[in-house]
Formats: sequence, C-alpha cells, structure tokens
Amino acid sequence: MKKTLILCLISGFVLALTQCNKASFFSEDGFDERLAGGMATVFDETSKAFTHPVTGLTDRQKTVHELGDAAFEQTFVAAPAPVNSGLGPVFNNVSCISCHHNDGKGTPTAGQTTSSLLVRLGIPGMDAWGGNLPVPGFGSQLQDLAILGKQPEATVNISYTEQTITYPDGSSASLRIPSYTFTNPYQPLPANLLTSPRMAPPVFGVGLLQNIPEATVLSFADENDANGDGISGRPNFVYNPQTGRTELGRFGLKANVSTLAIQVASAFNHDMGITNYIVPVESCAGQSQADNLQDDPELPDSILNYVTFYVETLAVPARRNVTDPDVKAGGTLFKQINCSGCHKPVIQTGADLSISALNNQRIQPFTDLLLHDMGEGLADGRPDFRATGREWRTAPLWGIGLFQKTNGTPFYLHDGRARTIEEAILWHGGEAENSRNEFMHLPVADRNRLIKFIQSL
Ligand code: HEC
Ligand code: HEC
Ligand SMILES: [Ca+2]
Ligand SMILES: [Ca+2]
Ligand SMILES: [Ca+2]
Repeated sequence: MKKTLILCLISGFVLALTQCNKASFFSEDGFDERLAGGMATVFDETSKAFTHPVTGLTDRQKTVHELGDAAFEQTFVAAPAPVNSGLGPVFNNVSCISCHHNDGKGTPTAGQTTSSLLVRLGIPGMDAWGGNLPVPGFGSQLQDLAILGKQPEATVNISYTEQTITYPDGSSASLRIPSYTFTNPYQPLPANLLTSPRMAPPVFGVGLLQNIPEATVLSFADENDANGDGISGRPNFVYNPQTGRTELGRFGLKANVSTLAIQVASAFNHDMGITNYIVPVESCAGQSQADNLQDDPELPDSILNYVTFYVETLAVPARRNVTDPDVKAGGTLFKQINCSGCHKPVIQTGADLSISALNNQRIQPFTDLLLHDMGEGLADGRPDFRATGREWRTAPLWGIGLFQKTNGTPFYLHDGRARTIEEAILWHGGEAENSRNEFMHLPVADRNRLIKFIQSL
C-alpha cells in the first residue's frame, strides 16, 4: 500500500516534470513546434535526416517506398544493358541521388558525377501552352554529358567574383556573383539564347506540398499588392502533359511543374536520358545525337511509379532547439521584418490522399509556393510558363538547418551561389527588398538570432 503510494508520488512527479518540459515545445495555439511535417515528421539530425519514410504506411506502401528508394540510388548505363538501361545519349547525371545528395540539396558544379547544377535553355517566345520555346538543336535543357560515341551538348563553366556588402553598422559580408559560360557546343548556340542555371533542391516533404489545397495557395496571392506591403506573389500555371490541362505549378524552382509524377518523369528523361510512359520521347530526338534505337520507353512503368511514391512519402525532419530563447526571439524577428510574407510558417494540408500521414497535417514548410520578383541580382532572364525571368518560387526553409550535415558543404539559393544563410538573405531583392533592408538595419545580435532561428528549421 505504502509502496504504491510512493510509486504514485514519484511517477506523478516525473510526469509533472516531463509535462512541464514538454509544454515549452508547444506554441500558443497548442501545437508542438518541432513537428515541421505534422505526423510526417521524423526525429533524426544526422546526415540521413532527409531519407526516412513517413509513418503509417501499409506494408505494401513500405515495400513500394523501398523499391523507389533503391531506384533513386541506382546508377543507369547506356542501352543495351540487362538492368538500369537507357542512359543518354545526352544527360546531366547518372542517378537521382548523384544530384540530390542524401535526398537533400546539391553541389553547384556541372559535368562531374557529384554535380547537381543543370542549365535550362530557351529562346524568346512561347509555345502553344504558354511554355518556354526550345532551342533548335538543344531543346529546353543543356545536357553536358554524353554516352560513349556521342558528344555532350556543351560544357558549362562556372566562375565567381566577390562583392563586398557593408551593413549600416559598418560590418560586412561578401557575396559571390556567378558567371556562366558555355564552351565546346556540338553545334553553334544561337545568339538569342536564354539560360537558367538551377541546382538540385531537397526532395523530402514534397508529398505534403502536393497535398496543400489549391485554394490555400491561391489565397496567399496578392498580385496587385492590395495590402501594400511590397509583396505581390502569384501562382504559376503550367501545362500538364498527362492531363493535357493547365494546372497550378508547385514543383521546380519556378513552380514550373504541377505534379510529382511529371517532375520525376521529366527528371528521368531530361536529366538522365531515360524515356518513360509520361515523357516518352528522348530529349535529343530530332537532333543529330539521337540514338534512334526505337527502344522506348526505357524505364519500366512500375519503376517510375515507385520513385514517384518514394519522394511523395519522404518525411520532414523535426525542428531543433525550439525552446532556445535566441531561436524564439529570431522567430519573432522573422515575422516582424515580414520574411513570413513569403515564407509561410504554418499551412494545413488537404484530406484526400490514401496516405494518412500526409492528410490534414499542420506543417511548417516556410513557403507559399508562389512566384516572387526577387530583383535583378537573382534574375535569370528566362521565363517559365507564367514565371518571368525575375521570379522564383519561395524556397521552402524546412530542413535548412541540417544542410551542413546532409551535404557537408551547404549551398543556398537556386544556383548555389550563397555559402551561408546570411549571404542568401543579402541576395534578396525585388519584393523582398524591404525585408532585406530591415535585416541589414538590425543590430548584429538580432541578425544572429534570426539566423539561429533559420538554423532551427
Ligand atoms: C542533374 C541533376 C539532377 C538529377 C539527375 C535529378 N534531379 Fe531532381 N532536380 C534537379 C534540379 C536542378 C531541380 C529543380 C528543377 C527546376 O527548377 O525545374 C530538381 C527538382 C526535383 C524535384 C522537385 C523538388 C521541389 O522542391 O520542387 C523532385 C521531386 C526531384 N527533382 C526528383 C528527382 C528524381 C526522382 C530524380 C531521378 C529520376 C532526379 N530528381 C534527378 C536536379 C536533378
Ligand atoms: C518576396 C518574398 C520573400 C521574402 C519577403 C523573403 N524571401 Fe527568402 N526566399 C524567397 C525566394 C523566392 C527564395 C528563392 C530565391 C532563389 O533561389 O533565387 C528565397 C530563398 C531564401 C533562402 C535560401 C533557401 C535555400 O534553400 O537556398 C533563405 C535562407 C531565405 N530565403 C530566408 C529569408 C529571410 C530570413 C527573409 C527575411 C529577411 C526572407 N527570406 C524574405 C522569397 C522571399
Ligand atoms: Ca535513353
Ligand atoms: Ca538538350
Ligand atoms: Ca502584399
């Protein structure tokens, strides 16, 4: 009797302690701030943080996820081959994982097996669906590698010059301004060439982004800046080759793709040269490099579906240090200087999927999935459906504090030009100019708190 009472007292005490500890993880509206992906959150802070499936998958779904995982890591080779056949004739890399390192960001180099930067191409004008016009002889993407006996379309050269930025308080930072040149083209490139260098973004959490109701994304838009905060934000609408319709764009750095199935299918085709049932024609069809093997589609339909399911069901890593006073203060500053005007901290997902962990989740993606004019400094000058040459999709910030672990050396922004979070912020212009200026006018201790907050995401 006595023993039970003591036990009760002790367990009550322990419970009270843990409750009180836990309470500090909870926001004012009662949600656990660590759960960046809601139920689709995983607690891992290692280099493998982005590689885990969401919980609650059925046994069959787990198997499909694992099959997709294996294919994501497979190195493809030139046809004919018994497995993983069909690479090229021209391509950018040999596997998904060699660009999306540890399912995270890439490295801003081109032409090597660890390179994750590809260059989209175009010429002025629009196709029948409002899309970008391909370059005769090169298409809409520059493939800088080729299988034996074929020529890469060209070599991509990247160089940087440093520019010093001085804060009002006298301290300074250095930004590297990239310059891209294209040498050894297999045939001359046109004079009116438009280019868009893009580095691989992370691939986790994309199933949740796909499950945000369209009405929610549209509700964030303020095309004519009715509320006068300098931020407009507009949706991209893009052609879906599977449905033949124009749909809300969510994926790609200019929200230039509407579904993960198409994103993955065009990655296989354009990045690796592997034709499939969604994108069946070799990227170099009609060019002198075409293989004319008549072996299409090169990828089994099942593999394409597995890999799509794999990225759809990759969990989001939990936030860290959410109770740290500096992190909390940084979160307040993030709202005060209106970073949250584009990087939306909290969104509710929809309800209509068969994967329960992706349904009805309160997520913290820190994106509105909209396009924003980011100023001349970040402009590429190449439109992509409704996106202009100055517009980019708000980069999701979840997991950003782990890039150092998942990638070794982290790189930020669409082409990896920024080496630190501070540099990434200093590149913000256009609609984000006000926020950038307010950041620069903060005392250094507050700037560091804001960065510490970003590191906790
Ligand atoms: C050559 C490097 C490269 C390879 C290989 C590659 N990707 Fe990507 N991936 C990118 C780039 C660059 C983007 C951004 C594309 C854009 O803006 O249009 C991207 C975007 C994505 C996205 C969208 C992420 C988002 O936030 O919108 C997904 C999902 C994805 N890739 C999956 C894959 C899969 C699956 C494979 C293998 C079949 C693959 N990728 C192969 C470079 C690569
Ligand atoms: C007008 C909308 C807008 C505002 C306001 C804004 N951002 Fe961004 N942010 C973007 C867009 C768009 C990108 C992607 C730009 C690119 O890749 O070139 C981005 C990228 C970033 C990145 C790099 C992410 C990555 O994965 O490489 C960080 C960090 C970031 N923003 C932080 C901030 C902070 C901090 C603030 C407030 C000082 C802020 N942003 C304000 C739109 C905005
Ligand atoms: Ca091929
Ligand atoms: Ca091409
Ligand atoms: Ca506005």
